[in-house]
Amino acid sequence: MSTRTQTSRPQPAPEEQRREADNSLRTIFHVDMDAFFVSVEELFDPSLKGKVVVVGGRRNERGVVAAANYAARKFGVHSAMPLRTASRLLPSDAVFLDGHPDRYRECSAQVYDVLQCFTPAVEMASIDEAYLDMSGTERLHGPALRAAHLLHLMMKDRTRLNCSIGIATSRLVAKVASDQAKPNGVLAVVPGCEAAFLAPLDVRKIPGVGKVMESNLHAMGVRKVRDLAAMEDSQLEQRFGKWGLALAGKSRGEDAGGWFDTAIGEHEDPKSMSHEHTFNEDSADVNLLEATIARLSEMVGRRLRESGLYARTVQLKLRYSDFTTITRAHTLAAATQLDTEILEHARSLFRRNWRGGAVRLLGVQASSLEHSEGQRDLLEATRHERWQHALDAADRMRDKYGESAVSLASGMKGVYRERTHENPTALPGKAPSKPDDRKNKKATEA
Ligand code: DCP
Ligand code: MG
Repeated sequence: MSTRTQTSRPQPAPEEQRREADNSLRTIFHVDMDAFFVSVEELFDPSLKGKVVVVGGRRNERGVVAAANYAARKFGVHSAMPLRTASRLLPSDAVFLDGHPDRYRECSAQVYDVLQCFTPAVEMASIDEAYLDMSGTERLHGPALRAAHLLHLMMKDRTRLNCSIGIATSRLVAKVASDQAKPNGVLAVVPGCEAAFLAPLDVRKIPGVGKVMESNLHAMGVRKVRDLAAMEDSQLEQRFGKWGLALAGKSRGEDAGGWFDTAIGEHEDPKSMSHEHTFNEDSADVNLLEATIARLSEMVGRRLRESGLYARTVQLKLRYSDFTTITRAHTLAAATQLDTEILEHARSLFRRNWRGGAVRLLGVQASSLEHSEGQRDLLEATRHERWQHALDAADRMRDKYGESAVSLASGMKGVYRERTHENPTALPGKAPSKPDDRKNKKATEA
């Protein structure tokens, strides 16, 4: 099948045409908290205010910066930068913190509660950002800018945190606008001015354009969004396939590609769920490595159960000290959401493929997700059911006493950082709301 056949859209039906026309009248807010993790840390420890602060780990640890406050950013530090690089760039009195995921989740829930006061159409896109469909709320909240002003005030009042708000007719432009409004600002893009607003910005500002895409575009002489908008859609499609087409739409300010083309709050199944761990020190200790795989398998299993999904494929990712990385996958006979089954396959992939060298990173991923489990033979089914009961009980314990209360990897030490951005879990708006709903609702991650 050619790329064109995969991505071209059929002629819209009259109803769809009307909806598309209405899109130009949509009012979308993108709300993003400022320096979220660091701001939450400051709430609990006001002495941090005015200091250079980084969350993600200690100065000389492995791992990366999760969040840097604006004072740290002045030194060129940003999230995903290795802690050791940040340490070199920052003055000696800079504060490095491990962070408190529980506090971030709690504050994120408060943020969600505030947003819900403005519209029920709220979709958390990560732990600290959300899209709101504010179309048609004028009678309730007044014009968009006034509503944004009220939201800004209420957010500060209820959470004591600053946010920035972008307003536009598409999610994409609203997201870029909130970024341009930072810190602590509101920016509205007037309908019809989307392309003009984006034109002077660097291509990197377009959500979804990462380092690799940026350098590909630079190599083609495309640096600003206006250069991108000047290209023919077909040229971009030829070069980058369906991503190219989405990019062409984005350069005009349209919601195109990936999760941008679903309505706010609309469910879309995740493609995969994964957890990874980077060791503080590279390790070739088989016990530690296998215990890590066990813990990661549990985390993946828990997420599957929370979402009411079953995985047909288990993948192991392994990165050696020299950054050589292998991924190996195994397709299961029957889809599962059990830690033990995920572990069994992840471990056997490890045993078959590890060549004995020191390991820097391990990851376990579940994919080919389905809404029901596969058929099993009778003996297998009894064993399976027993584990299902055990894990339900374990989940209840964890809900009550914390994640580490029950573990297949008992005796295992180490801190796991959640990759909030790549795989937001249990976020409101798209996520199943109550544990009881788990089985009935579709899962939520894109
Ligand atoms: N985060 C993370 N790992 C990343 C990026 C972010 O753990 N690679 C966490 C830390 C951030 C939070 O998610 O505080 C929100 O991410 P943002 O990109 O919104 O960054 P901040 O809120 O820190 O700063 P900004 O004011 O630019 O939004
Ligand atoms: Mg933020």
